[in-house]
Amino acid sequence: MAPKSFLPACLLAFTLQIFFFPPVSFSVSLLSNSNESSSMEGLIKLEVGCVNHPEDVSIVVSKGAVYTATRDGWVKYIILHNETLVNWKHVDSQSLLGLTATKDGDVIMCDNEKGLLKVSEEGVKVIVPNVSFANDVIEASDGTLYFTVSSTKYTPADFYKDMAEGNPYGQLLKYDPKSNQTTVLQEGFYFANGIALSKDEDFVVVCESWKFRCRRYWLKGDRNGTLDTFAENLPGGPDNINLAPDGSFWIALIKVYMLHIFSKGLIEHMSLNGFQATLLLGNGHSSSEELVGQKK
Ligand SMILES: *[C@@H]1O[C@H](CO)[C@@H](O)[C@H](O)[C@H]1NC(C)=O
Ligand SMILES: *[C@@H]1O[C@H](CO)[C@@H](O)[C@H](O)[C@H]1NC(C)=O
Ligand SMILES: *[C@@H]1O[C@H](CO)[C@@H](O)[C@H](O)[C@H]1NC(C)=O
Ligand SMILES: *[C@@H]1O[C@H](CO)[C@@H](O)[C@H](O)[C@H]1NC(C)=O
Ligand SMILES: *[C@@H]1O[C@H](CO)[C@@H](O)[C@H](O)[C@H]1NC(C)=O
Ligand SMILES: [Ca+2]
Ligand SMILES: [Ca+2]
Repeated sequence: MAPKSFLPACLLAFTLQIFFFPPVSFSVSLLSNSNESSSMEGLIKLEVGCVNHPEDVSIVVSKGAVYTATRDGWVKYIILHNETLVNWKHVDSQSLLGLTATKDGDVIMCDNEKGLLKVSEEGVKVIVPNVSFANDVIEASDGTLYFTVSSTKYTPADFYKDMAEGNPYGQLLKYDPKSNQTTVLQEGFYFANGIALSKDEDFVVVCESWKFRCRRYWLKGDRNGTLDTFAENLPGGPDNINLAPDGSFWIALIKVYMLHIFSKGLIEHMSLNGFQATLLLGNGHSSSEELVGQKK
């Protein structure tokens, strides 16, 4: 084999290896239990065609509204009782990812180029600058922000290289608004994605997309500062996660498909498709009986 085609051939082999033998074992029972067509029947689609790549949602109960940020830079919310879509603020960005509404009625969001932004009635402010590939953020009751960086090596456009390389470049970070200090709490995540805080704020759950699992970082008690596995062998890569009122979590799963692998060995296009949200019961035991949502 000519040296020129050796690397592409290796890449191709490696990619196929990951595709057919993913680094986790699929749970067959979870897959066969999920009946997409019937489980999707009870859903109400709120806005179809009006929102451009909404990555994440955050519900503000006091306002009866669901917030989202779109790829064209709009922070929008839907008033639930009359399903009115409001274009709230525009941010000069095409790279908005996860967000969270704060107790003060602002929205904190991850801009994967600029860092963490705060959007309020007054406008947009960068609160944690120079963070690349921040993916999701959550606010604790004392105002502390916990957020993920998916990859310290690759940019969002190259996320598939992070997947193919298979090394843990993800991080969990903390921002203390009192001291204006950002600290890395934990490194070594295989693509740190969505983040949620437990009901008692004693741990955060970090979705680790390429490992099809969620990890738990303790913030209190004798396990404070340690990491363990919260749920594993999920039937897809976990993306966003939100706390449910009963203390369990809603997790959106990604089905990863590879569409074209060129003979040159380059992965030309890898598509994330068929996003599904799955109900995950609390206390570390995963169960995905109910498919509950879908996003595009
Ligand atoms: C899935 O749901 C459809 C429609 O309700 C039903 O016809 C089909 O039998 C179900 N399949 C399984 C495997 O449960
Ligand atoms: C929807 O309700 C909000 C108040 O909750 C009101 O301000 C708004 O005008 C309503 N929109 C429509 C289209 O009725
Ligand atoms: C952030 O990045 C900008 C532009 O690259 C640079 O001018 C600035 O000094 C950086 N700020 C910090 C706090 O590192
Ligand atoms: C907070 O720290 C960042 C550097 O990390 C700096 O750019 C910013 O101006 C600081 N903000 C305040 C309010 O001190
Ligand atoms: C948990 O540990 C961190 C340092 O890792 C410390 O700052 C914090 O106060 C501890 N929290 C509790 C509730 O013990
Ligand atoms: Ca989120
Ligand atoms: Ca995400």
